[in-house]
Amino acid sequence: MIKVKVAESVLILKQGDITQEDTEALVNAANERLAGGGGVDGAIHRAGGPQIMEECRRIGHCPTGAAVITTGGNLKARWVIHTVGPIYRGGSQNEAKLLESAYRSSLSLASDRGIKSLAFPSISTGAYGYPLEEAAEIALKTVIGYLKEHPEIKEVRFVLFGEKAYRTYEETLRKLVKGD
Ligand code: AR6
Repeated sequence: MIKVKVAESVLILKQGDITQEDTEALVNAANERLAGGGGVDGAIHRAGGPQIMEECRRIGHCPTGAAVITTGGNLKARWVIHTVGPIYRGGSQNEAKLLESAYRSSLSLASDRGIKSLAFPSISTGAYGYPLEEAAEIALKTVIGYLKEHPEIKEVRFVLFGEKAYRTYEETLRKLVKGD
């Protein structure tokens, strides 16, 4: 685990299963139809129970780069923020801006709802195929930039599934902090 201070807030990187986190909100890497699926989306719905899907059905849709919120069902986290990252199609289809937007939309929804702590997975880097190194840089830069402007968010955790994702985020964070 790594813990760094960013302005008034704390940024944590850890390896693990996001469904076990006790932050106020978890962020889900969903699809536009909010239909559930594999990866982290499947894990969150399994652990949280059917109430989350019921609420997703009522909301119906979330465009790529945007975010919506449901309760957390049986999870420790009270809320789930569902965001949709881009499907990676080579990098020239506005993927970087859309990935940044998925993080910013999630953070700004948290701010609006008074949520002070949240946990992110590595959005778009599984089924959606975003290269891990590039995605890690966008994820960390966006969160760090947001925390500097928004002290109301006290803690952001990245919960990385597996050693490779964890190492990549760790290295990227070290580079970014050095370059500050
Ligand atoms: N905790 C934390 N991270 C996880 C977990 C977990 N329990 N399980 C997987 N990951 P993905 P995407 C990591 O595919 O690329 C779904 O079917 C995983 O190793 O979950 O945004 C949705 O319904 C990877 O690093 O999301 C969409 O259709 C990261 O989470 C689509 O996949 C993201 O991988 C979204 O694709």
